[in-house]
Amino acid sequence: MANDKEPIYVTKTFLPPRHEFDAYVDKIWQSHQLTNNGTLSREFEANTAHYLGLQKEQFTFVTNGTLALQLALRALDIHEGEVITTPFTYVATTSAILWERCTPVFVDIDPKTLNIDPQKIEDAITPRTKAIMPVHVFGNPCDVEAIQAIANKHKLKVIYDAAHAFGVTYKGKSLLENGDISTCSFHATKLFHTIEGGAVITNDASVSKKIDLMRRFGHYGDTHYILGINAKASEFQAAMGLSNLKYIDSCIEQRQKISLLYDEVIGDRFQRPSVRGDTGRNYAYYPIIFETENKLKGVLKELEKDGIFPRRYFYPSLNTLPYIESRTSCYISEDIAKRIACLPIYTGLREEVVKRIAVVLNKYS
Ligand code: T4K
Repeated sequence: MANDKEPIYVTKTFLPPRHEFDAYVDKIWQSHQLTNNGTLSREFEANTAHYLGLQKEQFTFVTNGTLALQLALRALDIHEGEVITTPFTYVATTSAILWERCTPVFVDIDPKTLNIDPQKIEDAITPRTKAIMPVHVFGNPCDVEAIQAIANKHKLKVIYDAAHAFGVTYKGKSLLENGDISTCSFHATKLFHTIEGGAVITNDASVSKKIDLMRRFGHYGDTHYILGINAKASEFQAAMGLSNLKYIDSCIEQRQKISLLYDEVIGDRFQRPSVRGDTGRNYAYYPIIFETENKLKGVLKELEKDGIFPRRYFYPSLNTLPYIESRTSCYISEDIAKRIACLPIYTGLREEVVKRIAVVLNKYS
């Protein structure tokens, strides 16, 4: 790698103009309130819910996307039994289920969308099944209608891990309105971030109240109601979120441009996940599927020499994790996880870099 070149990673965190963040930090200096649901956190919740087309009460800001998943399970009283989920996602989806002492039951993915295949869900349901936890992987909506129909038939809860789906709309509404609960991640590597952070979204006012209590140790003042934990976000996280929210539309626009440029320079030489119709996309990731794992490794090696580092999102398929007790095969996920990578996509990525990447890729198509 040439020393004068800045490395290009799969993403580069967007940072707002420094003075805009500083203006919020000044408010923290004035109030001395650093955490515990301060003014900035409440403003962040109201503004972000509004941006997403949700009611303020539907949206609860928490420390990170992992705790959001754990709180979701807890709030729906799922503390044992089986949770049907996808093996093709970041490890946090599975680890949250295991951490809450439930058993993840992996159902294979649809090879076209890379999301859990609803047609295979019913076969995995047993008397111990409590919930379905699908992921809108790479921000691509799951088959929410089919999943809800199965959940209704078998009286199961649905928790969507929507860590990648901030700003995505489906049929003109926020995708986050689906299921009993949806959770988001606002980690620094995400399209929209609060440094670390996450959110729990629900249409059920009683669940929303429970999440609010749970994230603050289960008490208001001196009155203790339920078992809780510390999942509160800080005022600094809220300050970053408030600053970034003003730029989210332009971030999505810029990513869309990069995505279209990749489409143009790579053409249809690589398989790409197909996106459901009626989706307002957020362009959070640009995944491509190689013909073989060897071709993928060849490309990664060659790009690395040029200081470019795509990521093997998501590898390995989570049903193969060493700490999973019951081994189930998910052939499609295991196969795709070996052959997929996400290309760099972020605000400020130069056109020239996209073209350099395409030159290497096209040698391996
Ligand atoms: N569910 C799903 C489906 C998820 O994808 C995630 C998280 C979660 C749940 C859990 O949400 P959180 O609890 O994290 O809120 C990253 C993130 O750490 C993780 O949040 C994310 N998914 C996952 C997909 O990606 P790594 O191991 O790839 O991160 P890292 O540090 O290698 O970063 C990747 C690149 O990003 C770096 O090469 C450079 C760039 N970067 C990274 C950081 C940390 C920046 O530009 N600035 C930064 O501050 O996991």
